[in-house]
Amino acid sequence: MQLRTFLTTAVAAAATLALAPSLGLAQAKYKSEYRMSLVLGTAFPWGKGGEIWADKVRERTQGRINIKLYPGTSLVQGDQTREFSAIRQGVIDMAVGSTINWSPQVKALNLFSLPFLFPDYAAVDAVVQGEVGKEIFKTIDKAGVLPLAWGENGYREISNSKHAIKAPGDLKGMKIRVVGSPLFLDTFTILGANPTQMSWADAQPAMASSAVDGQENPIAVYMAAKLQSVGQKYMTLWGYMNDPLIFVVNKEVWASWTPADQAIVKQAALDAAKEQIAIARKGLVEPGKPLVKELESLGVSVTDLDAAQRKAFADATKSVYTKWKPQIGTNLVDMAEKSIAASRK
Ligand code: X2X
Repeated sequence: MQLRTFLTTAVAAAATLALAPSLGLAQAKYKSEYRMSLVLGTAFPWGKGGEIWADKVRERTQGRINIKLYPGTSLVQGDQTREFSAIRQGVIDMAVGSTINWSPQVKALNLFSLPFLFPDYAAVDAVVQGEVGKEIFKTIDKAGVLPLAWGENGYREISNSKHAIKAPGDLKGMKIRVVGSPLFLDTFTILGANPTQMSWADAQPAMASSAVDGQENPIAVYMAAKLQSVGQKYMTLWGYMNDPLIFVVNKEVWASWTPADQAIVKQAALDAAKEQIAIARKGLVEPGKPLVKELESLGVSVTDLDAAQRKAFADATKSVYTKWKPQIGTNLVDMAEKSIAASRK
């Protein structure tokens, strides 16, 4: 090819590219609908976060990016522990997911399930919004999924149908439904309970039929799922772990968007996550914890552990913490411990 012909062709190609947006060519790669996976739907703070994100993206991209919600982890037939792989593979385009459900694929995410690591919300914020949160995002990125923002399912409290739990001995022999990671089996086994792993979809019928005696989830989840109606009469506020959520996008989908749209999706995730965290904490951060009052008004017997009672549970589960620390990454856990200590000064 002669230099001049080459240049003419190159200039023409560049011009076409520059014109592409107005011709609608750039949009050719966009799907008519993007699929967002969620475990819990819009009746829950979790699903609300997904909805807020989707709405902001649709609005700010003038409908170029149109997201449909798939609650109940329906894109992986309700199997929460397969969600992360499905995002990586593109079966799912984006998600707001729990660190617990993704921890089988990303070991570092077990950090949040270490019993009694997070004494309060300030500790949670110091970890996820600080250096540790950044480190974990790098790990998720390396594992093949693009993380954009931290949200929150909440502090997981324990409920059951038998009797009030005030001391580790009260859990003895209780059948407790647990989630995703083997760490949970260790925690509940050491407390003398009989943990059994199942999806959220299977958990509710299991409670209704008394196949299990108890479960652990944030109060907002308990209330929206109406667990009092499946016999969960006793609730203990032990705050043994905080379950963060992560707003993510499949990498190929991300690469198919223009830089301007990528920036919109990211900012929308950050804005939605902030709103989502406020929704998840509503009624728990105000004086008198109105959400706990609401729970009691449903006839639920609530036990709020004092510091000494809580310490008894922390002491009883210390060996699980020690066993899992190196599996999660000693450096990462050290970093988290330091951030938490600094947040308490
Ligand atoms: O299954 C659960 O307990 C839930 C809904 O909280 C999660 O997906 C982690």
